[in-house]
Amino acid sequence: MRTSPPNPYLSDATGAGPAEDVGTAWDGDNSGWWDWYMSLADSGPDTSPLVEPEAHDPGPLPTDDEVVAELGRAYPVTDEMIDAFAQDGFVRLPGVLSPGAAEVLRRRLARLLGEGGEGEGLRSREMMWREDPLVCAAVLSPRVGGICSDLLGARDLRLYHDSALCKEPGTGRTPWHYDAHHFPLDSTDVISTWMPLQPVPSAMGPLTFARGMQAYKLVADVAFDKHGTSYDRRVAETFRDAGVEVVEEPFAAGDVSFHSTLCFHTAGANRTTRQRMVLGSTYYADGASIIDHPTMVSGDWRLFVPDTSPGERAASENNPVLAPPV
Ligand SMILES: O=C(O)CCC(=O)C(=O)O
Ligand SMILES: [Fe+2]
Repeated sequence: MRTSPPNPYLSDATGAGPAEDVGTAWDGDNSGWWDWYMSLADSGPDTSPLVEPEAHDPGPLPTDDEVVAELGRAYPVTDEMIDAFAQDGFVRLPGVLSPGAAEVLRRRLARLLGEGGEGEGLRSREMMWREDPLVCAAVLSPRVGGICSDLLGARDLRLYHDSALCKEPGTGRTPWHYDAHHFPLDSTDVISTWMPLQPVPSAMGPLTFARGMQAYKLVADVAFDKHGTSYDRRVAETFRDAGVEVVEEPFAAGDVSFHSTLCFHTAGANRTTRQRMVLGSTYYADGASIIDHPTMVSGDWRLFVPDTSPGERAASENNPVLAPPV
């Protein structure tokens, strides 16, 4: 197993960089958390008309059982993919899902999120795997879990949480961040999947990465700003000044990206007329504990790791170990 650096927040309750007090726990729900968090993005008002995305035909839709079978099969992870993840901090892999399976999951997430969405915003919902067998099969999928295991070089992975990330038409950017700032885990053997459930052209706001597993060090001193957009802006400026490559590429149907908890990322605005529906999930190598001082940036983490106090091992009933692919 590869050894990774400790979570830089292990002994630091102040959040990203010095100065800003985020040391209190978040006392709202996760949807309120996202509203607050998205308000920290440095995107000016965009009044250009929303564009119709290109028509997409996912073909005949598989049954739920066929989707589950597909998600049970191993994905051939190559050494090149493992090396790319280790060096870049992320990798986007084609054909993790069939377009039909993506569409079936998109419809299921839309149903779970409920109607609405006339407004703007990033609508999220977590813990869907506990209520829906299909989402459960996707989130605890041997196929996705096998990829994550190979990329992290860790055998037993536990689920931290699942998350529907539905960016409504007209919603602005997601601020620059790395997930180590969000997850209250004392480990950097933590990986997140970003599984779009329809193609994501540039205009829809694909997940966008700062290339380089070490890029986070360049912005370690940028003070987090819980009230405004200065953190997002200064991270972008620092990467620009340092010549860090920002990888913003469209996702085809079935592409899934995998990013390390140390990988800095953002996402563009959704300037299309269609919801950007994504199933995100986060996994960590078994053995990690909750940090001593989780902050408000960790949102409602007690929902994801119940009955566990700061300092204790994160191994609750909501954090099952993934089964290997057959
Ligand atoms: O979907 C987004 O806009 C952001 C997602 C994200 O930050 C993540 O998956 O870690
Ligand atoms: Fe993230």
